[in-house]
Amino acid sequence: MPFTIDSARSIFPNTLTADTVPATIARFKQLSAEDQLALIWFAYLEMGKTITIAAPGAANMQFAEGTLNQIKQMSFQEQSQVMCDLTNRADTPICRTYGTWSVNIKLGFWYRLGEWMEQGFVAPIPEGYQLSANANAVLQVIRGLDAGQQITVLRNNVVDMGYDPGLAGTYQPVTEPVVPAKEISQRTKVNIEGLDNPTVLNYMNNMNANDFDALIELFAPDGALQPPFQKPIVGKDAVFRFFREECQNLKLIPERGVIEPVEDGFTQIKVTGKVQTPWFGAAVGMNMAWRFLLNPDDKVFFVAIDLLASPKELMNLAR
Ligand code: 45D
Repeated sequence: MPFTIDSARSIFPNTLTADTVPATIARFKQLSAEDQLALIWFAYLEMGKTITIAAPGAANMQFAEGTLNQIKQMSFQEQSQVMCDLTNRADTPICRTYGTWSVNIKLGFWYRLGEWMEQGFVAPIPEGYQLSANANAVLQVIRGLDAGQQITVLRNNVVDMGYDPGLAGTYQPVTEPVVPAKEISQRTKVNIEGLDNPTVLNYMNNMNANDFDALIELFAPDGALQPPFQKPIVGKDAVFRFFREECQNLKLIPERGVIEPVEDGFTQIKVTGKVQTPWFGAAVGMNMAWRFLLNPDDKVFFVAIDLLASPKELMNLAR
């Protein structure tokens, strides 16, 4: 075996990723729960001035509805406690429920809480709340990030809240329904400057069409996919589950690419371009890279998806 998943992770080592994102999150986690909540609130308000977030669809909200209504009925003090518990990843019934939800349900839950905080149904951040010096420093860092990095910080914070379901034993994950793949007539085709590899083109086009059945067939049985700042998800079954749970309605806009043969019939390909999430649509184009390693059958043995450090990195196709 010339390549392992582990060795594949370091193809195109010159790729500069947005490491400020995990670094900022690590600093954020050191703060008190009150500071974390207030900080996210301030960051969210500031971002809302320039970019609008899309309201989650009813299909995605239904799973959080029960918990949300339960919270709505509480006193302000109890509501604040719930939000602190979620931040502290405490072992409470609500934190356990939250832990079973998919990313989009978690985001939808906070979206609604944020609305209710604004409308006065849920305890607001106290007027005149003073962030600690450390929290202020973290907010300052977040202000300096590009929009794609900012929404990634928010998203990853929300993902990390609640009780870790792994600690609760076996559990039933709760995810939104899978949308049908787009009709053939509705599909678009990407164009990648400098690259015409069919596996990569089909990867982009099938993802954009929500055609996860066709998409997964592009992978080797032992293939792996590494999302930004995460460990690889290994094997077709796990990758397929990930597609259905977290990849609906994404828009991949690859711009340019480079391809070269490596050892034993493998091929490495780097593509750079933009990605849009349904939460923000065209308002936020995240600067991304895909680093593919195809096996001798042209199946995806490994692909890493990276959030780039800066727009300048879009031009970096160096090996
Ligand atoms: O705590 O090729 C309040 C893969 C205050 C697949 C709040 C991919 C209190 C393969 C404001 C109420 C998926 C890897 C909180 C490609 C408080 C592939 C609320 C990449 C929390 C390309 C805050 C996809 C709220 C990518 C409501 C890169 C925050 C997708 C909401 C990236 C934040 C998607 C939202 C991202 C953030 C989405 C909605 C980064 C959404 C971010």
